[in-house]
Amino acid sequence: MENKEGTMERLALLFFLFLFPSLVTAQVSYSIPEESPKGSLIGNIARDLGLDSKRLFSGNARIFTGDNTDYVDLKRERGVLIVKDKIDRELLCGQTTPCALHFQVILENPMEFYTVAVEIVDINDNAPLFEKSDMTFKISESAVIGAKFLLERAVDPDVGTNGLQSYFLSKTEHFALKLKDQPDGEKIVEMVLQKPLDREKQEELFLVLTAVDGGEPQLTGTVKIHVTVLDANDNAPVFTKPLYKATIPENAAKGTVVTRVSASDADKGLNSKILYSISTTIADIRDLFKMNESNGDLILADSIDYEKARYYQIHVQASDEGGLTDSCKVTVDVTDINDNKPVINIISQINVIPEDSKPETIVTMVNVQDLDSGENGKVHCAINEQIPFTLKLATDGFFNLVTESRLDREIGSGYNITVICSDEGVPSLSSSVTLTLQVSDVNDNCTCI
Ligand SMILES: *[C@@H]1O[C@H](CO)[C@@H](O)[C@H](O)[C@H]1NC(C)=O
Ligand SMILES: [Ca+2]
Ligand SMILES: [Ca+2]
Repeated sequence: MENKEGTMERLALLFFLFLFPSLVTAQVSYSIPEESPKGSLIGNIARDLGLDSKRLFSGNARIFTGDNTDYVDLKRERGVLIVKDKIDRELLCGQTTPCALHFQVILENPMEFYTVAVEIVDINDNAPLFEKSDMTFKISESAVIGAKFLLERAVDPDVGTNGLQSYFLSKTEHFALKLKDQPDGEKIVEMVLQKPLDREKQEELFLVLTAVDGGEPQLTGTVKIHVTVLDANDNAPVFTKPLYKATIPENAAKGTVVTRVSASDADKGLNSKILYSISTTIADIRDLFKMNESNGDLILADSIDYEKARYYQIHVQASDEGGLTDSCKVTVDVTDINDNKPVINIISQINVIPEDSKPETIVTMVNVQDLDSGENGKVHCAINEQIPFTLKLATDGFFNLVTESRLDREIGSGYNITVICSDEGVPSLSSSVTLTLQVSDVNDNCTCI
């Protein structure tokens, strides 16, 4: 019914306009703020059109809007236009400015026709609004200065100064806000890296982007920016010490942990996983020592011999999965164990000695060696007692077995001489040899010449 009446009125209006164009005699305009409450005065139409209340009644004055929006009411007794329904400028006009209601006031008997424009003035009833409440960025700490990160834009449905004016970023030394004006009047909002990120110093940044409008009072909208700094494997493993010193006895069993090296890595995740390895290329060392790649244990893999090598120098490497490395040195001192008996060598020997040999006649030359070191290798030799021989040290490791006095075959025709050599190790190790010596007869009782 409403629609049909509306259509009829519109047709009637067109008819009048066509027949009596001169009837459009006056135009009035008013302006009210949007959101004015119901009943708010828009304007005194009777006064402004020079009509009185009686005429409005007799002419059955009414408003013709042409569409079904019904924001304005005409009060004939007071001759005023009032707000019939609250007007939301944003709903009515969106971003279009100026925003106005256009309608006609129509009277009959005689027919009169007035055009009225009511400008709807924007009020700052909308704060800038971000669609999301937070933005997240995962930024590698290797991001270069000048790297740009696009931020979300806010929307403020108000217009003019009540609309969005600018943005501010919370205080940070790492980022600067950059606004780029677009041809459509919008702004591209970016944050630009100013200072390199360092995950080891700061893993996360919490920033706030604030959008402001220019209304009175000013309204703001905010969005949280959460920056996670990603590891760039910029930290190599670092050994806790550049040099590790270890000491092991030469009789240490295979599998003995010589020492444990340790490196740390300030990175996170895979980039902090450290693998240890021996980087020395000397094959010998690679056979003797193994590295537990996961815990840094340097393990003895074969038997060692102080007498062969007393000292090892092993280069160890720690590498993370990102390929960064550090190296350290392990020195291994092998300590001697008294594991070698003195070895007695007969260098020269006579088996028969004439009984008239002078004292101090050398019977046997003996060399003694002990492969151990220190006390373990210090050797003393002795011979069995009550025989007319003595053992004299000639030079280091060399002994001469000499006669002590003239021999007398009649006292002893032969001797078994046992040479015992003992080292000073604890416990002591010793060796012995037994020499057999015949005393030959010399005709010392003979009177003949
Ligand atoms: C290395 O050490 C880890 C942890 O102690 C252990 O589980 C693993 O068996 C060791 N690997 C070797 C080869 O000894
Ligand atoms: Ca606003
Ligand atoms: Ca508004």
